[in-house]
Amino acid sequence: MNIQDIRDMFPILNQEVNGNSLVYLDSAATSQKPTSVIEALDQYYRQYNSNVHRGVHTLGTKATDGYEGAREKVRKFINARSTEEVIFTRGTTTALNTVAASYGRANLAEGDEIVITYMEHHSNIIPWQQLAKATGATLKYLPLQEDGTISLEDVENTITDNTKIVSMVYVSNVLGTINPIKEITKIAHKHGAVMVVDGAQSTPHMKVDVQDLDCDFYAFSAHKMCGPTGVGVLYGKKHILEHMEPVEFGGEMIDFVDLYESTWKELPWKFEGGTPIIAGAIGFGAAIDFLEEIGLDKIEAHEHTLAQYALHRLSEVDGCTVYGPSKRAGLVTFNVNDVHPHDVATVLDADGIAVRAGHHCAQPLMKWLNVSATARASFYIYNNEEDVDRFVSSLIKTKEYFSNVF
Ligand code: 7TS
Repeated sequence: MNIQDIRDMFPILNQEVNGNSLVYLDSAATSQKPTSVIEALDQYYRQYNSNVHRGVHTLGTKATDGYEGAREKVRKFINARSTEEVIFTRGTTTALNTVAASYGRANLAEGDEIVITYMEHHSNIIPWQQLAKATGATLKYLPLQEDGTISLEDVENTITDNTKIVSMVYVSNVLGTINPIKEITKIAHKHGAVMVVDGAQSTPHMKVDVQDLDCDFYAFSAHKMCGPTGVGVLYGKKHILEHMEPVEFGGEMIDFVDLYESTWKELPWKFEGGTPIIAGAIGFGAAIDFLEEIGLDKIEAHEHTLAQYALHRLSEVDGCTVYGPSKRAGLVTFNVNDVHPHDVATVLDADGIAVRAGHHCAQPLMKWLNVSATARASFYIYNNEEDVDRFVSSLIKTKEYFSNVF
């Protein structure tokens, strides 16, 4: 399969935006969806839409098989030991909030520490801030080095025997930094802390093996990996999940309900209160089939090449500052002279090029970078060098336009 074959599988790419063929460079916000995923959703709603786990009727059984089959696809995709360790959530945000609200509230107290980094997305900051406020625990930040990476020496110096939770991105949505999760997990475990990984930007782009990483929790979203919105996963080690209380109560998650007491279903269903995300999970399963057919190694290599090409091309643009290390995932976050990133994104949009501008839900990181906002181009399997060329040409035009205006 070459890139053109892959592009042809994404119907949305075949359109003009503002009179120019679309160049979609905002996959870190959400990826586009291939025909196979759109068809899986369409088929579910047209042919076997039904609730799961309850009816014995044929459609109900088919929907249950589709939903639970998707769980097995996720299990295999991240190499979890068992489907009991794969909980469907609304996305990364809900998964991280579940860990903070359930594990965190039960296990942290005054004097304990939570360690995160300056490069976190808001959804991996605020749940821990709230947890710290509720329990009296202290929230600590691992420093970043000048190039936006983390040094293991700093990790050793920051995590202590009082640390109960260490949480961080595998891949930064702003800097593209790829954190040494396996090594950091070892250090966290040495001090008796659990390791929580925000995998929103890693899982779509590289092979992830939760057993090899040995992390205790791992969160990610389907919509950034060719799947539908509204569904994601919380992976957790079984022996930890078993001792955690659900955070949502109601239908589907109960075993027995009495007037004043109730008991919960076994894993993973005790964490899936209410009618689950049936269509979403089935679409997610189709997305995993699609990514596996292409191959995660191939996806990672392709994006690496594109990111390096983009870095090279941007280095030719006078006044362009790119943030983050050179060894990075498939995205480039940048600013151009004094042009506001929203102006950059607006002019690029007029040329049919979609990039993101703003704080990227990482305001503490913006503060660390000493900027109020940046622009970002992020790549996926359907992007090619021509996309990068169009992006850079449009950027040069933007820069020249604004230098004439001011
Ligand atoms: N963590 C990281 C590292 C992310 O990049 C995002 C979304 C999330 C968590 C939250 O994921 P959600 O699916 O629960 O919303 N990141 C972005 C972004 O970079 N631009 O838009 C959304």
